[in-house]
Amino acid sequence: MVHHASGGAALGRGVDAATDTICAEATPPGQGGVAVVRVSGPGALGVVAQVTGPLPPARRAALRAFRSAGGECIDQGLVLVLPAPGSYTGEDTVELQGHGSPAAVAATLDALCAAGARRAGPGEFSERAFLNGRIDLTQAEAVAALIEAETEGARRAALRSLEGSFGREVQAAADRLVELRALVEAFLDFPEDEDVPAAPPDLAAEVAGVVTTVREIRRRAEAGVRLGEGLRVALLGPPNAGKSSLLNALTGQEAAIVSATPGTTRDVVSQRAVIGARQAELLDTAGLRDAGEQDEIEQEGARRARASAADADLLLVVVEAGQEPTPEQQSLLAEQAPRPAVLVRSKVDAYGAAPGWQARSAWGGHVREAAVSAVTGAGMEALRDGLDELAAADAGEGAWAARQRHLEALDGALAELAQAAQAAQGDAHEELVAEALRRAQGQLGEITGQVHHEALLERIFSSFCIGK
Ligand SMILES: Nc1nc2c(ncn2[C@@H]2O[C@H](COP(=O)(O)OP(=O)(O)OP(=O)(O)O)[C@@H](O)[C@H]2O)c(=O)[nH]1
Ligand SMILES: [Mg+2]
Repeated sequence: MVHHASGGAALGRGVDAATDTICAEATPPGQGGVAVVRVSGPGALGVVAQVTGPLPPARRAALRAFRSAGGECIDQGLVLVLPAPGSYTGEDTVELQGHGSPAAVAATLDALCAAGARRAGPGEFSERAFLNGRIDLTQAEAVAALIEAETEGARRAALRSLEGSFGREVQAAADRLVELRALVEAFLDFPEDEDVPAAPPDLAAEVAGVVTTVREIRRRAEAGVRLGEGLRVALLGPPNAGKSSLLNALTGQEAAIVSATPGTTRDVVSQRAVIGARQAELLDTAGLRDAGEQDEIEQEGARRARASAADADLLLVVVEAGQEPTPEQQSLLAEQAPRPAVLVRSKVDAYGAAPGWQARSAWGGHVREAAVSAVTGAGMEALRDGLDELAAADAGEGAWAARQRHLEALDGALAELAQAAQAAQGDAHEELVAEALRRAQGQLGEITGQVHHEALLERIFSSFCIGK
């Protein structure tokens, strides 16, 4: 079943939003200074009053004892009433700030349930905020993204989506499609009507305009998805070039084994780090050399190394300072375009070479060069700064916190728009154009939640924390 958000009433999980009051701990489980228990629903005020006695005026905190159904004092803390519609959920909400004690929280939740509330499922407060029209789906998902944000970049993207610009731009594109459909349909229904233009508007051009808009939305959403997933940085190069030493120096951890024996690293060693306000995964790989020189295990390692390079966001090709990249390394660098790559000349201490960072390289416009020593640390600071910059550029301008499902819907909309454009160009079958526009609009509507169904909401909100 498909609901339209403005219709409002139906809620997933077979629960009626109009009568039901939910409660949950909003702070993480465990011991802490304070634990916040949140109660929301039409019965919230009555339920909490049974536990705390008379409630303070709206938006004014007051100290109260919390009591069990039997009247025993279980905790004491602040009570804050946020009446509908000015709360996160849009319903009457009460927050209880008690002691951060798992036992006190459990007893408070029991008391609230005895008074008529039920325990909330994951994301249920946000789901209600969505169903009550307080936020659209992109904003609800941005709340989860903000909670998950581990870096500055992810935090900024989450806030950008939370503030609503992602949803608004998707909505504007969907609205434009509604207008176009109305024009096409008016032409179909009343071709002789005076108010209707004699010929349909230049549909192909109009559709192309929407395609441009949706592509730009997709670019920003994809940048956000990448932010959430973290940056994949792969280190490749000949055996013994110093790849593992570089991984350890960049992450400050002795994650990979370093030895003078060529062919030390075989599996891909992965280590997390923050690069340029982004969460990154650094992948140290087996050295690449002619298959003839390698044993079976090393060959498999080399295969995995090349696979890591193929889907890396950022490639570091490591060669000793005295050497030039081999033809294979040159083609690895070339294949990386337009994604950035860095040719790292290692062991400058051993070669008496100058450390440094160069924005230009003979090996391609997307290639930078660094000269470093993992042993003395020479050039490492410049390399880190250079990587920070590349990572920041890769995140794209104005990234929105977004999910894979948004990209799928945007791709779906683009596919429908391509059909609409094709139909509009040919011997204009206006019905086909209108139909494709309608489907494109449906895809965009799933992003904001203007068009939604229970399975979609279930999928989205079940990944949220309890109490959010
Ligand atoms: N002088 C000097 N030696 C280094 C430097 N970096 C690495 N080495 C040495 O070079 C040798 C190989 O280093 P690794 O980091 O294991 O090289 P690798 O590229 O991971 O080698 P494989 O895993 O075998 O492909 C070790 O003996 C390191 O101590 C450096 O910056 N300066
Ligand atoms: Mg190694």
